[in-house]
Amino acid sequence: MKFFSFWRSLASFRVRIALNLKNLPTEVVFVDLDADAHRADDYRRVNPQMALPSLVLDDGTVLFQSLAILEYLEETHPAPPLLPADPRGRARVRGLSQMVACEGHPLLVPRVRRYLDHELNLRDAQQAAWRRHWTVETLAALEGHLTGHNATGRFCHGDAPTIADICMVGHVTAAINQPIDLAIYPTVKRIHETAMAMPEFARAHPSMQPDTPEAMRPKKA
Ligand SMILES: N[C@@H](CCC(=O)N[C@@H](CS)C(=O)NCC(=O)O)C(=O)O
Repeated sequence: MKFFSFWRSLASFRVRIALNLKNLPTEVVFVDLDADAHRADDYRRVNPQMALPSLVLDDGTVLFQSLAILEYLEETHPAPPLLPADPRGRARVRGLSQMVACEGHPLLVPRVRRYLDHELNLRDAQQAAWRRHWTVETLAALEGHLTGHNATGRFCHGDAPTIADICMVGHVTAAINQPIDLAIYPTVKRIHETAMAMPEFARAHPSMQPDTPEAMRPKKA
């Protein structure tokens, strides 16, 4: 499989985690969002939406949209499971995932930021306020659903990672980068720390990719 990815892309981060958990090797093609490589013909031919990630199967089938890719990986490589066995649990995990992937994250992506900047002429402080507002809304929604719920365990749903954790860690990464203090979201913070302690999550982090700029890598002691 060929995986089109960018180090900073949170949607790519999701798929990287699932590929690691399911131990699926891919050839990675780096598409530099900062250089607008996703808008060039080469990538537009792969994914006319001009968004990352895309996963191209060995027969040439192109998969796009991270949640659809995660569901495909789950259906074709069920171990370890990233969705609970029961329909109610699956609905809860999908709901938590969609809060991030369908509501919080889309408001933070480069094409939206570009529109705020170029078309609405919002300056840095206003753009930062926009990002903060939508990031905090999603953090609060996640915390509200997770805290005190009897299905919440070490992870968002039970004691093993699911697609909900995969989505949540990306959102928390965006929050940490702004920076937003996680102290008032204790359940989100605890689960994020638990998940990021797993090598499959840690290796997928934006700061650890081959295309991560040196300045964005963890500082050596
Ligand atoms: N809902 C999509 C989001 C895709 C998306 O917007 N990806 C970002 C990077 S995280 C991107 O490529 N953005 C390009 C742009 O906004 O111009 C998914 O989950 O795959």
